[in-house]
Amino acid sequence: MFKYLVKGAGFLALSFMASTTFAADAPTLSPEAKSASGNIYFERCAGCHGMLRKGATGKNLEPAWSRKDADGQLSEGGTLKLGSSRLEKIIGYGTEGGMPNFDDILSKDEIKNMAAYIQMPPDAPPEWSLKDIRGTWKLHVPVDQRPTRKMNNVNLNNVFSVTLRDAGEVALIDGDTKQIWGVVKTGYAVHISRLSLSGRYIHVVGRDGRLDMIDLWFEKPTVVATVKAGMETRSVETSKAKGFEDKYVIVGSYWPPQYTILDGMTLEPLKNVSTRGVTVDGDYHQEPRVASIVASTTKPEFLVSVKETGMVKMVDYSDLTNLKETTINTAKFLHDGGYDATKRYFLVAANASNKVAVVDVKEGKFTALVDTAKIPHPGRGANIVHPKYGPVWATSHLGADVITLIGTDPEKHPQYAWKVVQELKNHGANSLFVKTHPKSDNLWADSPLNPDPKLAGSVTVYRVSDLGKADPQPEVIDIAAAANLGKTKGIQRVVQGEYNQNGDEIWYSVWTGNKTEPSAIVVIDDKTRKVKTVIKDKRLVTPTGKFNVFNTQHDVY
Ligand code: DHE
Repeated sequence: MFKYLVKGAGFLALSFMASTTFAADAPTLSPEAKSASGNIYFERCAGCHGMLRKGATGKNLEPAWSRKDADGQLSEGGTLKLGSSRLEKIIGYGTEGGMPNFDDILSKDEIKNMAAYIQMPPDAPPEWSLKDIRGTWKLHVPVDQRPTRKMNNVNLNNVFSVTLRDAGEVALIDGDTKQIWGVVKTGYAVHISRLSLSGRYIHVVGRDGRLDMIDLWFEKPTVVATVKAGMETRSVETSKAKGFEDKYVIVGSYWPPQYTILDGMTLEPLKNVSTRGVTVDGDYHQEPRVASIVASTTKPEFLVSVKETGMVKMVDYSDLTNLKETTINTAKFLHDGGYDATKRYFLVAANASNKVAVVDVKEGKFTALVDTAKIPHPGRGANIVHPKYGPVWATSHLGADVITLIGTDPEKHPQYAWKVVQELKNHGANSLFVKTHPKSDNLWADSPLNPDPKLAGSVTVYRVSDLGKADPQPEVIDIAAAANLGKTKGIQRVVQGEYNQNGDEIWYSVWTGNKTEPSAIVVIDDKTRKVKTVIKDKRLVTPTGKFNVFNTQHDVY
C-alpha cells in the first residue's frame, strides 16, 4: 500500500516537503523495515497525525519543528528530541491525552521500527487528479441493467451495514433476523457507510479512497459501481435536497486534500476540488484534510469540514460548472459532527482545539464556538430533550472522561443555546461515540480506545429523564464480558452504538483489533438494557462501525 503511495508523478514535486536538516541524526531502517513501517503508519497513524506528520487530532510528528506562539514565544520540538525510548513507550502504552496503546496489535519490533520511522523525514505521497480518478471508475452494472423492483424479502430499512475493518469488507446484517444477508468486498481498512436518500444504495468508503456503491434491490447486496476517489479517504455523503435525491455523491479525502463529486447513480467522477489553502489563523497549510461531510436536507449543499484550515465549506452542488462555496471560519482541527434535532444546525468537533463549532445551515453562517473538555469526539452526536435545558446535543471525548451536553434551541431556550449546560461522567476517557434515538430514554457512551481493557470493554448509559436530578447516576455495562469471547491477545474494545430502525435495540461491536481473533456484535434491549442477542460469525472480522439503513438515510441520532 505505502509503496504504491510514494510512487507517482506528484512525488518529486512534493518531496521538498520531506526535507529537513535532521536526517543525518535520525535512526535508519532497512528498506524493508522502512516500507513495513510506512504501511503501518498509513494504516494506524496518518489519520490522527497527518501524512506529512504536521499533527491534528494527534501531535506533530515531524523530526523537528519550531513555531512562534501567539505571544511571539518560540517553541521547538520533534520526534528526534523525544528519542527512540520515549517514543516506543508512547506507541506501546498510549497516553492519557487520547493516544491509544498499540502493544496489543503491534509486535515489539514493529513498535521499535515505528519509533525510528517517525524520526525520519516524512515521505509525501503523490497527487490524485480527476483523470486518475476517472481511470479507476468501474460501472459494474449500468442503471438500465439493474432491477426495476426489489428482488428480495429483506426489510431494507432495518439492514445494518457493518464495517469489517481489517477484512476490507462490509457485512449487511438483517436487523430483524440478525442473520448476515451478505458480505461485500470493499476498500482497504473500510471506514464508513452512508445511504442514498432513496435508501436503495449504500456507499462504502475505505481508507484507500475506494468507494463501492451497493444496490440493495438485488436478491443479494450487489456492488454496481466502484471508483478510487482519493489516496486516503474518510468520508462520503449523498445529495439529500429535494430534486437532487440520489443525484450526487461526495467523497472527502485526507490525501490529496480534496473533495470529489460523483454521479449518484453511476459514480462517474464529475468534479475535483482542492482544499489546500490558508487556515483560520492566516497560515498556508499543505494538507488541509476533508473530515466529516453532511448533506443539507433543505438546500442543494454539502457541508464539508476542512480539518486543518478550521473552515466549513458549504458547497452548492446545483451547478457544478459554476460551483459556489460559502467558507465559514470556525476553529482548527475539525473532525466529526452531525445535526441538531431540527437539522438546522451542524455541530462539528474542532477536536484538538477543544471546541465544538456550530454552523447555521439555513442562513449559511457561523453561529458559535463552544469551549469543551479535551478532544470532543461525537461521531454524529446524540440529540436528547433534557428535562431542564430542553433540546441538547451530546458529545463524548477522547481526552476526558465526560459527556458534554450543549443547548441547541435558541428559540425556546435561548439562555442555554450554544452553552455547555451539563457535563456527565463517562466511565473512561478515550471515548469515540455517543448514541441515542428519538424513541429512547437512554444516552450511551463508549470508551473503546482506553488502554484499560475493563474500561475499553464497557459502556455508560444515562436515563435521559433523570438528567434534571442533582446527581444523575449512570449504569456502566460490561459489554465485552457479555460477548463471552474468552481470552484474546487484543483488547476487546466495545465501539459505536447504533440503534435499529424502531429505536428499541442498540448494537455494539466488540472489536479485538486483530483479524485473527474472534469478534462479536452485542444487541441490547434498549428498555431493559439486557443483552438480547450476541451475533458471532467467523465472517465478522474486526467489526467496528454499524450503519442502520433508515437511521443513516434520515440522519436519525
Ligand atoms: Fe473514524 C467517522 C476520521 C479512526 C470508526 N472518522 C469518522 C469521520 C472522520 C473520521 C473524519 C466523520 C465522517 C463523516 O461523518 O463524514 N477515524 C478518522 C480518523 O482520522 C481516525 C481518527 C484515524 C484513522 O487513521 O482513520 C479514525 N474511525 C477510526 C477508527 O479506528 C474507528 C474507531 C474504527 C474503524 O472502523 O476504522 C473509526 N469513524 C468510525 C465510525 C465513524 C467514523 C464508525 C462514523 C460514525 C457515525 O456514527 O457516523
